[in-house]
Amino acid sequence: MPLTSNLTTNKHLLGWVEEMAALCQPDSVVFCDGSEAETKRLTEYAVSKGILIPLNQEKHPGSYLHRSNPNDVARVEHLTFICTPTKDEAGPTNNWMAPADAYLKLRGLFEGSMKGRTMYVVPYVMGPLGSEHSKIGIELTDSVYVTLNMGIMTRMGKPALDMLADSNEFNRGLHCTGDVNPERRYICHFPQDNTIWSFGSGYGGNALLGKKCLALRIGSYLGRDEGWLAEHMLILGVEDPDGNKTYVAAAFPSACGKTNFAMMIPPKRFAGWRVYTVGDDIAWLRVGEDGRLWAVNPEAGYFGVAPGTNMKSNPNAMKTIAKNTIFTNVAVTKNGEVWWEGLDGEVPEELTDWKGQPWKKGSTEKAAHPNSRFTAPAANNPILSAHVNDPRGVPISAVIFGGRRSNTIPLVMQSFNWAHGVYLGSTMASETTAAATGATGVVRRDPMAMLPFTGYNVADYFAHWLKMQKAVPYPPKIFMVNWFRKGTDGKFLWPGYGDNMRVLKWIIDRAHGKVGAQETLFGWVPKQGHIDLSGLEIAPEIVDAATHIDDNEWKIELESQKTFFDQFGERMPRTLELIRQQLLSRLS
Ligand code: OXD
Ligand code: MN
Repeated sequence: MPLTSNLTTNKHLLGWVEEMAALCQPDSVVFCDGSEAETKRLTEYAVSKGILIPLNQEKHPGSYLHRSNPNDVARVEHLTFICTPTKDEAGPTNNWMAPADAYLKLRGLFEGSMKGRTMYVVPYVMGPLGSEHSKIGIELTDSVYVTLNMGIMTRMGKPALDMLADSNEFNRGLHCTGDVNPERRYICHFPQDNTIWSFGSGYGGNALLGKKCLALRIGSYLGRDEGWLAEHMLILGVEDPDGNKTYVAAAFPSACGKTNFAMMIPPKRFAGWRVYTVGDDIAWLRVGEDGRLWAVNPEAGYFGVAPGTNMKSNPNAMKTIAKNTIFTNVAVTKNGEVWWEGLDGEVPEELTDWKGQPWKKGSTEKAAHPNSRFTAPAANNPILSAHVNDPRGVPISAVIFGGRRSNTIPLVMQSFNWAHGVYLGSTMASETTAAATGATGVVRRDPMAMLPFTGYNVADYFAHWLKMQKAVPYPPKIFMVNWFRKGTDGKFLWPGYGDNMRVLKWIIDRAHGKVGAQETLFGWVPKQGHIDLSGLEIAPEIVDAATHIDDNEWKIELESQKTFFDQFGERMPRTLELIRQQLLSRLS
């Protein structure tokens, strides 16, 4: 008998679900409607199976803990593939598999993989409901944890099916947790088919297919073809005391403080200033009818890094995760409260660690995994922008690129023009973090913070960025920041967090042509006195060190950029290499 559902009559959808169910052979197929009653039912089921552990419901209403398999705690870049028809289309920075080989290999893994399990059909929308720019995805998954997370992170359920109606235009995502064996773990993208197959991991970035897989990898590919940009950027709005609002989008690599920046509280000196969050991780940027670049956050929740989140680093995040939140791989107190390294207050004497083992204060092991996470609804955010559901998004006045660099890159710098801004983004580098498996603290090039998320050849992605200049009559100004520069004592020079507002103010004033700057070889930097330091205890020499440009460091930097560019061969846009050469010759 053909598959039916009381939620949809879409033949393309039903036919595909039937085909995938025949492959995976689940015991049952459940279409998700995204209702509260469904969330309750699935949560109760997850609790009964030990997949979710109820937290202290007085302290954490509606919130649960999930412990993943200890071998499955981060994105697996070495097991993530872009399966375009040719290897060149994926480029040298992506792992590539021929589509036919990938389908064959994964078919073998998916075959019978859901026996004894339920296949959840999770319809979702990335972007505001009803917007012509939003994208619809259907994720088939055997994981109730993934289903519940998708319910927080996306506009999930019946509204997505209603929006899809009878159309065949939706992303086809197939996910199975399998036996969580890293030897049988593959995250494969087929951008030309608008398809994602993910096997063997239950971790966020590998398994919540709307996020990195659709909104960034497939999104960037669609963006190139359709003339827009899918970027690893937060979006925030700043309102000055006169009520003027300015929106900026900022790209930082994973676990470099995007969520903190997006939810920032300005320091006391900025009385009357307000910051609003539009998004904390992903921005879809399109040219508006007015010729400006407009940004939409395709997500509906935050999948943030828990360690280091506290009332100083991010009070708004602490409020956002106060209820209806799923915590993954954090530690828990005897009283059923969550705990992680860097949380406010005393370190408890005893905890249960992220693996469920007893933990004692002073232990050399971390109690929470460094990449432990919270999944929280954006609606909980006290400073959520009123425009998050606006189909047009918000107009962007400044784009900011930032990496985690102990040296070389100054606190802030403005590009001379669009092409130079693209050059700054394309040469971004950062010290690696726990968000992906592998060594942490190693400097690697991470252009536009998109290295792990570009669904096609990065050289073509640079060309697309350069081409966008012609499409945007009133482009945003482009900046580079580095909150992470260290002094000779190994300590951070800039206090960061809320004080980043001081740098942001200069950026906004520059975007509106309201403040001057000093020209250097590498870009415009603030003159002494431009960054408002009132109320901040910081010696002027320290600020000088944070903003200093060291010719020797830059020589090394420019040479290492060449190695990065060279790997793209003939495909690399000449413009960017010419800018690099020009800087080098002026430096010499
Ligand atoms: C994320 C990441 O989870 O970038 O946002 O890894
Ligand atoms: Mn991210």
